[in-house]
Amino acid sequence: MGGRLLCLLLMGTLCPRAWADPSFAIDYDRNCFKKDGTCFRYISGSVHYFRIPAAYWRDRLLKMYMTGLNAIQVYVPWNYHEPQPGLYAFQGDRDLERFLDLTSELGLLVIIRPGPYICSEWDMGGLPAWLLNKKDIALRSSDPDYLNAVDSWMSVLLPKLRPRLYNNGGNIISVQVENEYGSFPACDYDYMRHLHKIFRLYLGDEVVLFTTDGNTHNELKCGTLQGIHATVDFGPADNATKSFELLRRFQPTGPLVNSEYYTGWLDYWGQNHSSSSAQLVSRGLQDILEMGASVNMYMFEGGTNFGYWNGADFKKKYLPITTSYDYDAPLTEAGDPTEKLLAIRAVISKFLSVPLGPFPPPSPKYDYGVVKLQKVGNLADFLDIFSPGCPTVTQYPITFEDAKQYFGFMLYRTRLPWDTPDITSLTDPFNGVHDRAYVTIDGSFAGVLERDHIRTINVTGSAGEWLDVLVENMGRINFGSYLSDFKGLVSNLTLAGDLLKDWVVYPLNIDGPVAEGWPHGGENNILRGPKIESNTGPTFYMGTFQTAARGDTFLKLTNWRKGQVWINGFNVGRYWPARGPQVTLYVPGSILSTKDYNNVTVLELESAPSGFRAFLIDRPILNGTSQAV
Ligand code: NDJ
Repeated sequence: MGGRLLCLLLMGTLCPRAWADPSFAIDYDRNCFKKDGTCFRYISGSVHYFRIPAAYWRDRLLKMYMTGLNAIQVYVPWNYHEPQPGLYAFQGDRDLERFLDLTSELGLLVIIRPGPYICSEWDMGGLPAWLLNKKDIALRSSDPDYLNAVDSWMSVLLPKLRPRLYNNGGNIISVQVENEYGSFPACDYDYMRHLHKIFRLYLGDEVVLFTTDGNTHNELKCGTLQGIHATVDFGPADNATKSFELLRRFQPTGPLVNSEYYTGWLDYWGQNHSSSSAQLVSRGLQDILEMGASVNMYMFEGGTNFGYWNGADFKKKYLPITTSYDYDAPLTEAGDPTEKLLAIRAVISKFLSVPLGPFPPPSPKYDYGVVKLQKVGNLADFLDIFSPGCPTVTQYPITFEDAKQYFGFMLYRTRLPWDTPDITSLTDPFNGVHDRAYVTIDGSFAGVLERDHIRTINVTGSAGEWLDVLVENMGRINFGSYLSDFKGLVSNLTLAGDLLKDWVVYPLNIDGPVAEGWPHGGENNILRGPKIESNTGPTFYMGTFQTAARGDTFLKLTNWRKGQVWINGFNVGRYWPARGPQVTLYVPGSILSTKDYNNVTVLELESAPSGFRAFLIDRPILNGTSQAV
């Protein structure tokens, strides 16, 4: 008979009240966590609700439970929940509380990471781009403007977590403060102290707060703070003993924790697909568990950067992250178990009792065949739909942030100032195309400019012709010094060395009309004034398919170049098979219909192949050839 039940039977007369109250704390004498009075360690996995359709949250969590994990670790991306200052989004796929309810129903503990910065290959590391409305804001520092915004977000988020803390009867056992702050050059202890104070204010003095940092002296020096439990991040290729020894210099007692044990790694467009062996990952896990440490596997299920949510790194040049965040994790992007999962489960079973019963099998995947697309028209022919307000007339280009449009695409339009019958250079002298620009002259596609790669193209035309520069934001930098990553034309372009001036700038809301059904159905379903018959330059295509079964599938746009795809109005993400390594896009079955036609909308930015065909196949291709420019 459990102690609690015995206490109830004895009407509480003989039992100290502490017995009945759940408690989670750190035992500095026994170097472990103390859960309800006994030594405890967690074996956890990272999962991001914001990278998985809500319809599949339970499925993924159940599979994590069935692997034998006793906890999950999850970030909360601020920019996903506060898209405009003071405007909050917590519904549908953003329903954090529903996700947390599911973890609790499945008997999983939660390690939560509210940031405010999360890194995570997520746009701007989770910081809202509207923070850049103050151009010189010092992010992740004690800049009062930054702190004010952080404080007001935390005053909304943290009260939602408080009743869910373990000590308050919930399943959240610990809360991270910031994220790998020691990797950020500012090293501003006042900022960390401020966050510490705010977290204590809203969450109380009892909750276990922690920091986590890379396994180097300098990272731990700037990332740890007196009064907050320090943990470390390292992968299978690192020496666990050495990493924990280093951690001990900053955290002399208490439980050892690896907060990010890497099961795989991320992918960049134009580089090889990352993978790591099941054997290496499971062996490294065993080493950590044999040392008595707690561990979180990053990622356990990676998921997808739907829409425009991917981030980017900066290593000498700008490196955007792919749409897939499969991460070569134990559960695939589509939530299926892998050989790596089974190897990990076998290791866990040596230390904890793993739930009995067969592991849930992979979900069925469908080959729906060919989707025949038709041309809808050039993007520039639909400005009345995507940009119904007044465009901004400006001498020099403004940024996305100036226009308060933070994601997607904006169109910059000017007139050719003189005749250029001979080939003339259109140049980005200051590397200010953030991040990729599709240039047309009077509707004819003239080429692409790309940040850090393609700084000049040759054009011809006559004075007065429209020069259109459609700029794509390919994702804000999420790691390192360059987090203030403004988008659009952030500096001037030149034509034969002269600054181009007198722009008309159109912010574009493509997602709104597409979510409402455009261009399918109704009178919009017509080819609008195709002045140019070629299939080059930013152009929309549409098609439909039917299915009797509803399940996951993978969209393959063979010989298409680069663009964005929506299915039934849901932004499935960016495709770029011409660059690789990702060739197919994950299409979750949850967005498909078995009753109606399924609408496919493609915005191809460069050129479509003849035949305009797309394919829905039954397996992902994430390791196609990568084509660096
Ligand atoms: O905490 C970071 C996590 O959110 C640590 N990582 C992870 C990589 O998946 C993820 O961003 C690092 N990212 S160190 C930076 C990579 C830059 C080369």
